[in-house]
Amino acid sequence: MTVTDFIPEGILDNMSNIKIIGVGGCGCNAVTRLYNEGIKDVEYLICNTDRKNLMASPVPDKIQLGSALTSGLGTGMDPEKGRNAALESLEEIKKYIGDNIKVVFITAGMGGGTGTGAAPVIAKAAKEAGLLTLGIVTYPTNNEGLEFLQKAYEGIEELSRYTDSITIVDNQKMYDYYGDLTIQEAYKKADDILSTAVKGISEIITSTGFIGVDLNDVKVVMRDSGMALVGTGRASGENRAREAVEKALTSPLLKDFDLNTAKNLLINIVYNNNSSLLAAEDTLILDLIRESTGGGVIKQKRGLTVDNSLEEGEISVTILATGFKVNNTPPARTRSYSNADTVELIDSTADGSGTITLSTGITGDFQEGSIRELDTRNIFSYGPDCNISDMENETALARRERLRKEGKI
Ligand SMILES: Nc1nc2c(ncn2[C@@H]2O[C@H](COP(=O)(O)OP(=O)(O)OP(=O)(O)O)[C@@H](O)[C@H]2O)c(=O)[nH]1
Ligand SMILES: [Mg+2]
Repeated sequence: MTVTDFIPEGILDNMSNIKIIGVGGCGCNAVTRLYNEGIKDVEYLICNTDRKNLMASPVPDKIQLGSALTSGLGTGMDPEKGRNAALESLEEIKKYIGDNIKVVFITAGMGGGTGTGAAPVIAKAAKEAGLLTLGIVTYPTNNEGLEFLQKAYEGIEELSRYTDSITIVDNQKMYDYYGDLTIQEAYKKADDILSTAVKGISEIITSTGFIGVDLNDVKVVMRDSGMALVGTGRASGENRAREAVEKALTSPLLKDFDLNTAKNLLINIVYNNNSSLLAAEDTLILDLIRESTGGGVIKQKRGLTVDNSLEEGEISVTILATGFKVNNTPPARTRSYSNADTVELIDSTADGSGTITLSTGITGDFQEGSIRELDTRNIFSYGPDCNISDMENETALARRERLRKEGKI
């Protein structure tokens, strides 16, 4: 009898099937943090043009992108250079995503040069190798400037062509939400979301449960699924089922989105074997999630997993929702522009030549307008009556409360 005889079927298949790749400064930081936290059974790779940044990380697998092109420096915020740097290093990248790897996470900060330009090249290589390719990216804060936002937008558009799903972490939301924190602390919150998202998804894949959710389920839910959102909540005590669901639904990635439009849900419930989940709790969790998603979900699967690293009495609920239309899921925001901010944005979705000019010829001190970002049909469409995304009109929890008050649930 060998050691592997003790390992339940399926676990070996899952080992190190997942690679988490950080691209550019932000991506490398995020992956370094995940590496230091040590998620089980995943492999890490960092890629950057910036040699100093690479060398500072303890992650052993690193690729210096485009050493001939950038000589170990950054790209100076030039995505085209980032792209060419990745192309220069493509063969090396391919070596790292070969063999046993089945799922690749690509994480990067959008808006700079390396992450924005190189991440889509790496994603393309992964997708062409047949891997489930998941992007998790940050979106810049307003004060990084419109040009930066535009580059980030284009990077996300490009990346979405080569990924099965993209999760967007909006740094601005962290700024707004944690306004009292220092910049570093607010960034750290965004990083926490990045790592929660990666952890949530990869643990669903690697954990084998009593009722398991496995790689195939994740593939079904995430393959070509547009935008993915994930939230995790932990709780213990008498009301742990309700509290864990509510924490998951109000976790930063999920809280602003109306889950009503999600098509697919994966739910993973984890508990400690010494304080097993009650059937009534299982039912309550699924009922609460159903109330919050409004019945539009087509595919849903729930896994039950034992993990004795949870405290006794504690449970954790992870909700992974996909199938939002990217059109409907911008991290939209309203911003004000003064006349000084006249900016030309190329509407690349029209015929490649449309130009939207903000604030041209407008006299007066200030013009208010809202911009719908990441709308694939209407990039940066602009107008005072332009609606913010429908998604943000009512959050899942708010809708549940409303329906409850109206006696509908
Ligand atoms: N949340 C978070 N965002 C970050 C972090 N580092 C950078 N960013 C954001 O990520 C975006 C891209 O920045 P970088 O990752 O530094 O850029 P890069 O990809 O290295 O590109 P170049 O240096 O221009 O070649 C910017 O919007 C930053 O604000 C980080 O550690 N955490
Ligand atoms: Mg950099």
